[in-house]
Amino acid sequence: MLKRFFVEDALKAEEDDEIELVGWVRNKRTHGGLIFLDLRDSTGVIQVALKKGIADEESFRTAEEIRLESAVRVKGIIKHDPRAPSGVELRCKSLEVLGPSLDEFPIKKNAGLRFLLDHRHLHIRSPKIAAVMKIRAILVDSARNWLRDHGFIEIHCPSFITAAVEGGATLFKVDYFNRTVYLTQSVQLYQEAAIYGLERVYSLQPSFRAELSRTRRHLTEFWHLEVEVAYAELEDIMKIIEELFYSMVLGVYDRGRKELEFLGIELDPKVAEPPYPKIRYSEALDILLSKGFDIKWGDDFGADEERELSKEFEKPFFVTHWPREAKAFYHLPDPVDPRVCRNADLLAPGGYGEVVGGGQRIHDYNQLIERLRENGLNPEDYQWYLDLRKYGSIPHSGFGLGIERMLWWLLKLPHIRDACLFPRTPARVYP
Ligand code: NSS
Repeated sequence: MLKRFFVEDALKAEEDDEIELVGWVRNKRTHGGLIFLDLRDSTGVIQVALKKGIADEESFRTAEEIRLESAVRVKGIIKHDPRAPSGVELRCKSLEVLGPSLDEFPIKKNAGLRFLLDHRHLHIRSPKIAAVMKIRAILVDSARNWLRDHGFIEIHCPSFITAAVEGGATLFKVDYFNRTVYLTQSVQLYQEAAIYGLERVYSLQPSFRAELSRTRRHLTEFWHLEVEVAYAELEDIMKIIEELFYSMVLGVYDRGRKELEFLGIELDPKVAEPPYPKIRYSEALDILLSKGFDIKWGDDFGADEERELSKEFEKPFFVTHWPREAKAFYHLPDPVDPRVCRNADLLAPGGYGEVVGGGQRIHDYNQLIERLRENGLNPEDYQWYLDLRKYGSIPHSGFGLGIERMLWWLLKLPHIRDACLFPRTPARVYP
């Protein structure tokens, strides 16, 4: 690999070191015969100063005319100068344009939200968005590390499917050679098939939901970390959720310090240290009723309910034992109280809400048929899934974690789309 010197190296260089950088011109100021360029690369921003006499004549003229976001190569000398924004300045000797900006860069200070989203392909050059994406990568990497260290096998499942996982209302239809198929809402059903060969599996891939809800927490395409474990019961899977979740927060805390600091986020990993509070749906309902919500037993919680409920907690917390009518067909009804299922959602505290959904699955053939019918679904559409209950079926549990939801909470982002490079929402599929 080409050995390159990056801005972060330049910021640590010694006085009078002679260095060469490549990057993009983020900003330009002229000041009494001096030209200052802010040079950005993937690691940071450094001030480049051009002064006649130090920079050659042609370089100075180039700097005078240069448009923002042109790609350049700069050679110069490192000077520590408290007046420079990062305390270090590169005194330019020569400046060469590698890729000019053909027009004026369209993104200006104070650009509106809509304009920025329309120009997301250019806006993602901003160091702030880059920092969020680096933390996202660390978050995912930390999850993979934990899962690998605990014996989970990564699998890859299809996204074209023929029957709903999470309810028909949010399925995206696809024309598949003149036949209607759907984009999957979750790869859970395939994972349930995979555990019979692999026992502990996980997938990280997009899920799709035609959710028209215009909330700060819904995307139509999101990255879904899903886990499925043979022989695990509800309590086991909740332990796995806690440990995995904590390891992801710790990973960001340990390896994302520079980015967290840059974003002004004070992350205390103690907020995610297990064990997490566990309340039953019925208790959560009582809290909501006491807060004046118009909600009755059996209703699923919406964004408003989750927000208010989660304000009551300082740590992530589980809401368990949801009414069977509130959740999908595959959840195992509780043998002790069959009005509820052995499932659990993990909600992030402080007004954020659901980040993980999961629980124990039905593993009995007849019970699954019954629950499919109860949900108005046709067992014939689930033949292969029913087959899994015919041959050596065992108790098993799993869950799905929304990567963007977790990042939204962790970084206190204004909107879930800020966790995505190119967000997909009902109103936005471009760029
Ligand atoms: O619907 S879930 O609660 N559960 C499932 O899909 C299970 N089939 C997962 C499993 O057990 N393997 O979704 C799981 C998580 C949820 O907690 C959110 O964090 C995220 O997926 N999620 C979303 N994120 C962003 N936008 C939307 N629309 C969305 N829907 C779910």
